[in-house]
Amino acid sequence: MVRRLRALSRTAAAVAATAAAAAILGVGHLVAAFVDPNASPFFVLGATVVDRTPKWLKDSAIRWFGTNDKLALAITMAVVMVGAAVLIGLLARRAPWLAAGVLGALGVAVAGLALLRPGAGPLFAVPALVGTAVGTAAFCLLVTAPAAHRRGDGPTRRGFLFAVAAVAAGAATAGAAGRFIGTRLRDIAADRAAFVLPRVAETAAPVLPEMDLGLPGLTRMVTPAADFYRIDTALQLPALTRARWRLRIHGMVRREIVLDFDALTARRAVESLITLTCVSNEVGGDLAGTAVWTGYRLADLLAEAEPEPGADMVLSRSVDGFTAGTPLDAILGNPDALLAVGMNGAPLPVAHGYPARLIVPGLYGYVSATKWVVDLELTRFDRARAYWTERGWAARAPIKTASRIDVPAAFATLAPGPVTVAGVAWAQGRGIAAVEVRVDDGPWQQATLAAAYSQDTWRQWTWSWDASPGTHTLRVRAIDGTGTVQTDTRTTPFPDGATGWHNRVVTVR
Ligand SMILES: Nc1nc2c(c(=O)[nH]1)N[C@H]1C(S)=C(S)[C@@H](COP(=O)(O)O)O[C@H]1N2
Ligand SMILES: [Mo]
Repeated sequence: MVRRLRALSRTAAAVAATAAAAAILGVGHLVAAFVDPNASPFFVLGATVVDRTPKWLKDSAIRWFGTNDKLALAITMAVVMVGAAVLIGLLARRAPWLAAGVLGALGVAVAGLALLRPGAGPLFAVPALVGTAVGTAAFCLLVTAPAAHRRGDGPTRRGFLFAVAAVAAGAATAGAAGRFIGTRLRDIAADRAAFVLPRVAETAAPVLPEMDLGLPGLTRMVTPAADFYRIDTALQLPALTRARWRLRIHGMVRREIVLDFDALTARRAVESLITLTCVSNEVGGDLAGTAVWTGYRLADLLAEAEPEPGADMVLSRSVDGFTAGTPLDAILGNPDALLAVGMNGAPLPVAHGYPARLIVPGLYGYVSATKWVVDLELTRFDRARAYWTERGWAARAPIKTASRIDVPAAFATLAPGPVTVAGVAWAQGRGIAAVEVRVDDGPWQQATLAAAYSQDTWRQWTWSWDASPGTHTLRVRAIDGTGTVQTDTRTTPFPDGATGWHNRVVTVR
């Protein structure tokens, strides 16, 4: 073992360590593109050096290098790092594990420095840590690989060079990818920040105090964008600028339409308050949210394209290839079906579809709410299948009646006496006519409904309970606007939405 490791050539050792250091920086840079560009190990080191450089040295650096001072800094850092890597490589000839330990410790130190950067959160350490894990592992493999320990030009030697080249190329690719992604994400943030929402011709009716009771723990009528659930298939958020956005309306239409963002925002903007719900929401779950959506009426847009008779589906497609199949009449029959560009008075957050998405009241998101939408194809349910329908989910998916207990919290311990039980219920398209609550196996009792905003939004309810000592189960059910009582049959979300009554167990003592 010892003899073999001594045979590691100086050059091989130095090259392996340099490639490993490059891997730490490259992989770290890639990870930072997702976390925060300022958390890239190379930037962290550079910024730390800049911050700690004495003023006189900084001034002379600027004098010597002028506007190339950043380049000079980068080159200096690169030279220092390669120097350190060569030393670590040489150490590896005698003590490979110690050398790997030193490399790892330096990487962890960079993670520590990242946490000291202004505005750093705990995630700032992640890029350097991931980079260090990958780089140190690559280093261990390289310096202990038998191929590294023979001299000459045999196949093993070529194998080592190949491995080093692979690590270096991987590091460079990761770094470049990180740079590309980071730039694109910054661009999209700037594009969004520069977008001033259009003036709205028809504003949404206000949410009145009698609709939003403001009880502690009770779901608010309007969900802040930051708290809004997010569901999509995007591993990486699409970065679609307004300038590159186009919407094509085609298929079974008389007039094909292609719209750019300026043409869209020249149209008449409206607002509506809509509760969006995910089909994957479990009974009592929180994959539902209500926002004020600003956008343009889909019915008007489609009418301009003149759908052919026989078309019954709008197959919408996002820039990243997700598709949803929406019944055409759900759009034509509802003035609140929107091509939305705004959420709660601000441009759509990138995660919620910037620059444009669909919102269609009454249908689960997977058949209606395409984010980053770029294409609407008029077609037929017997011809086309959308993303989740191909995977077994229902082609048609109206939102099922649901009710939820928000307070008291699950397994709360309460004092005997009056307790406010409260929550929300929704049955988009039908509205909520009543909510009933039951304690254990007692009779169903009428909850008090807050004022309704519309059929397409959730509705708050409260019920006063005179709690007696013991462990109790509270149950809730809703009755929709057609008089149909929410079913107690428990089903899973697959294939068209969960059903069943929500309950909460509490202890009174
Ligand atoms: N492009 C795209 N749009 C999408 C999805 C998706 O995976 N990709 N998921 C849909 C689903 S399943 C739901 S429930 C809603 C969720 O929207 P939100 O993330 O803004 O809450 O978006 C819909 N739109
Ligand atoms: Mo969903």
